Amino acid sequence: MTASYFTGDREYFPGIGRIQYEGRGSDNPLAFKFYDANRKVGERTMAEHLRFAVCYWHTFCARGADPFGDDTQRFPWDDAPDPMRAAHQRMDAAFEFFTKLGTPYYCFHDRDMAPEGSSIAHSENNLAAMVELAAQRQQSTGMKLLWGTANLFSHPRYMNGAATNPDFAVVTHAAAQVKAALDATVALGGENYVFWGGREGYASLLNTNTQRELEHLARFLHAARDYGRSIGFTGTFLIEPKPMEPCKHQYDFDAQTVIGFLRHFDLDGDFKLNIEANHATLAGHSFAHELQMCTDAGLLGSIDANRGDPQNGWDTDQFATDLYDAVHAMLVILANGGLGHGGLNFDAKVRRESVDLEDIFIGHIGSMDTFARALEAAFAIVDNGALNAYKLDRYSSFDSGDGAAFTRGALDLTALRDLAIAGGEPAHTSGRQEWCENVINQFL
Ligand code: XUL
Ligand code: CO
Repeated sequence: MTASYFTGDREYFPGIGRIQYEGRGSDNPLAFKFYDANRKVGERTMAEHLRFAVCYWHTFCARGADPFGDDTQRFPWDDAPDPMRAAHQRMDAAFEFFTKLGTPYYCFHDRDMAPEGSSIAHSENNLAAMVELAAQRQQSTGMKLLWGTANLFSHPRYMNGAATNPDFAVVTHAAAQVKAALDATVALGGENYVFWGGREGYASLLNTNTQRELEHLARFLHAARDYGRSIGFTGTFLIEPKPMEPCKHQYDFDAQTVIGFLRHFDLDGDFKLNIEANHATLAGHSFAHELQMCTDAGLLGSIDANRGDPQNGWDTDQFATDLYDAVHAMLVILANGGLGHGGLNFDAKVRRESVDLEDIFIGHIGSMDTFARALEAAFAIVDNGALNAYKLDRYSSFDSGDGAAFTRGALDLTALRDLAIAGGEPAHTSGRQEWCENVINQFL
């Protein structure tokens, strides 16, 4: 154990050092086979392209409980006499983990980092104390904050919603929490601030005024935006869509729903989207589809790069290991010009049966290797150019002449009809999907 990896007074992952790149031939489960942080892919290093972030909640707070069974994970940082001491130990463990894994970023909810107190002021003080410690740990390790957020879904007061609660008193408590979480995010130099609306939705229309709830949500987000800007937050606010779970129906259903909401309520100048792979599939979309909708709108903010299970209809939050899916995602990310100030946050947890501390490292290593391979494959596909050239050519009838006049709005419906008569039956043109799919396989 060398001092540079070790920020606290106790080692929580003994026997594990800094994870090294050993290459594809290595059979060391605690080594990268493909992720080589400083390796250049085009103009940027892998680390610069991928901007990995570890999530605080699954990694250090989730202990494997499910609706049918208790905790299975036994974390050494939990053996504390009181909640603040436990929070302190958890933070030491977190920064030891971040540094050993070699990710540049992390993400947290207020309640992951500091326990709720007996009053709002008590909770604010708990968080402020932990933020002070986190700032020191960031300073000594070089770790950075990708985003902060407030947990507005665990406490029973939020059972009917937070910003969309029918009771104004609950909305004020949600505001208190967001204010403190914004203070924390700014104090830690966070590059983004996330809203995930787990309880912002409804179970029955019989007791719900959806119109009022959506207007309240927009009001709340405007107030949060104004406060954030007033304390010097220059980063991006992000909404993370998810169609359901825990609510039956959630307002931030998917990317296109959120994009429409942001534009309708004049929030799209400050807000972008945080796309989670498992939420995309819950909405009946592919991960790449959701990324593409954001890219098209200029609103891709950041990514929770996990995966679901194709047979399960819930949020399993598994580590991403599907190379094909990751290549599709990286193609969109490269077309977007990269992640900007966003990153790839894992938002994944080991299975409740994976109870060794090293399993947490192995899960993260697997995802990092998957995205490193996907980056190289996607970069090579773009570099090869055949797919992009074909896609461009497919729309070439709009590039000049009458097609271009149509896109400029210069042709009315009657003029279009006359062109149909003059042109006769259109050519029978293949979409060549099989060829496109084969091109991808060629680069895996
Ligand atoms: C829940 C989820 C959250 C958000 C942050 O499904 O993804 O962890 O990422 O609140
Ligand atoms: Co998420």
